[in-house]
Amino acid sequence: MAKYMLVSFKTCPWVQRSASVLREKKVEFELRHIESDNRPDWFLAISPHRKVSLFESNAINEYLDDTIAPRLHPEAPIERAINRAWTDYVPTFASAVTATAYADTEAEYNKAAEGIPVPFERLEKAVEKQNSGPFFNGAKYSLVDAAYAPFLQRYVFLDRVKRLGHIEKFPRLKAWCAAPLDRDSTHSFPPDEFEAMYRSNLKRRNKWVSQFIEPERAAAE
Ligand SMILES: N[C@@H](CCC(=O)N[C@@H](CS)C(=O)NCC(=O)O)C(=O)O
Repeated sequence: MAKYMLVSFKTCPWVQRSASVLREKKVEFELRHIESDNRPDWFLAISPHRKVSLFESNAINEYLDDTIAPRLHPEAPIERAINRAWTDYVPTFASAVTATAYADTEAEYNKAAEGIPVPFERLEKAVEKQNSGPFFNGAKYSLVDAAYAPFLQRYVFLDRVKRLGHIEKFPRLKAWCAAPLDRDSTHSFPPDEFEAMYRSNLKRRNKWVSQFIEPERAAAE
């Protein structure tokens, strides 16, 4: 039995970032999937094996980086602090990017879409200040890459459902987006299969944008 187990819904972006870190560290782990509307008792009991159970993907990633080599955080304390500050920005970034997926009306969708350039601009400037790519800190992959990759991926998915057309205006962000998405550690499923799963969920949620998902591209789960 693997020492580490991540419990997640199949398309959860938060657990995806911890799975990426475990793969970067080449640690064996079990990724156990549960259904959001049918949560097993052992999960509700939180710690069925009476082992340490951690929640919050950021806390999990910090713990993994503290305990398993190679270190993904930068060595210099100031760089580490800057990285943590940008990881703290992930929830703001994430909700701006995914708000279009939760909009009930066209007006709400448009408002959400108009909000996306704000965090994109912030990240564009941050990436410019940090490095010359391909990753957030430059040549070395870090926890910041792991933290943002699932949400950059969600943007790409949503842009393919209905064209948003924002990332092209932020060349450094666009280049950064490509790097972790090209990396095996980012993916818990084959990328095409995963995108079909995401689209299928989005279709099922029946939000305003769901109408733009053609039935033939929705995966059977
Ligand atoms: N801040 C949390 C966010 C986790 C989160 O929101 N996960 C979603 C699934 S992707 C969830 O559990 N939502 C609440 C629920 O469905 O009960 C983390 O980083 O782990």
